[in-house]
Amino acid sequence: MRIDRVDLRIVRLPLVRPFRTSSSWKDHLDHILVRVEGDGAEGWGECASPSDPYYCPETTETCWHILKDFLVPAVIGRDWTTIEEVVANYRAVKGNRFARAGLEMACWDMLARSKGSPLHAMLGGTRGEILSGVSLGIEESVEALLEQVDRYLEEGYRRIKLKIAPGWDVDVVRRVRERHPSALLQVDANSAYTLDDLPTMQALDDFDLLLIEQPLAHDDIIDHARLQAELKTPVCLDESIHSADDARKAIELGACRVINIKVSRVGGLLEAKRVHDVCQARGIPVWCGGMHEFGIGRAANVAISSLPGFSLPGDVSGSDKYYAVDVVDPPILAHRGAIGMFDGPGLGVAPIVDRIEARALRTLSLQARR
Ligand code: OSB
Ligand code: MG
Repeated sequence: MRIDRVDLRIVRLPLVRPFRTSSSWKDHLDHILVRVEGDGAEGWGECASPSDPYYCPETTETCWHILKDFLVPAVIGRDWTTIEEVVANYRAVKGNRFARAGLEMACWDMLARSKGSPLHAMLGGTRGEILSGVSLGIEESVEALLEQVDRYLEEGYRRIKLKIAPGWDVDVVRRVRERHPSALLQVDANSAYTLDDLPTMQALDDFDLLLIEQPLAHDDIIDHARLQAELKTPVCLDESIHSADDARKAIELGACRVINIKVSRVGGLLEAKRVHDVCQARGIPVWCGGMHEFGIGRAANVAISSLPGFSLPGDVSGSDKYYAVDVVDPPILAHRGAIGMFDGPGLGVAPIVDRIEARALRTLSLQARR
């Protein structure tokens, strides 16, 4: 394969409901869509970086810079046959994993489309459908949150994740648990606590939660190991895990008993699969996290979730939870809390190019020198 041209576009979609976490508030998302073309084939990827550095150090603008000035120039015009080969062209780039994931996804799509093979099959997936949960943000009131919880359980979503933060934790979780005694329930702190909050974490231990996600610092695994030793609820790491090696070290230290795999946080589908493999070999269950992906990134999340170790419902919800209109056809929807694999070639969904162009805030085309 050879990539002769790359189109980058920052595309804005409004959220149907604003989303608040311990670290940020959003009512729209700006994601970079990456289109690669060459050898008569094309592929699409999505860079799902937040626009602010409150979840991780990257932003939409850092991704744009890294893609434009380093990643795209490293791959354009070069011959490759495997994903390992194409990403080896930019192995000198440190960090910047959201940026890498966007380009890598487009390469997977291009390769899978050119072989006429669905992405989930190329990744080694074994599930025909995935179980879907929802991630619910911090609301104005507990009543407003309970309304959301009721609604998504009624729609058939298989588990509920509640965002927590100091002042929005034990009492909120208690109310949800009292109302839904047998629902699969978990919480995500987005690194809002420290070891001084051990009493709060121990109070959460009483609610039969599936897991507590990233309670401590975004770059920590040491204190998480100390916390896990004090809790019966599994600690799940999100922000702290950027690679399969990070996952191995966190597991060896006892910093977590579950890992949230986000394709973008680990730099792409190849590394996501490696994290999965490390976890599977050590008996650590994984689930697919999300970054409010548009349809392209969401289709990749559906595909990676078909690997056997993804044994817990993920944050891959139907796109209607987030967006009134999406950028792909067909739209990705959950039915009774399940999403089926797309069996067309590549990501298996078609980008709606005129809608993407209409919503693009910025566009850049890069071409191979001839
Ligand atoms: O921590 O998992 C997170 C959204 C943006 C940034 C970080 C997180 C989230 C979510 C929502 O929890 C995931 C989704 O529904 O896509
Ligand atoms: Mg999280």
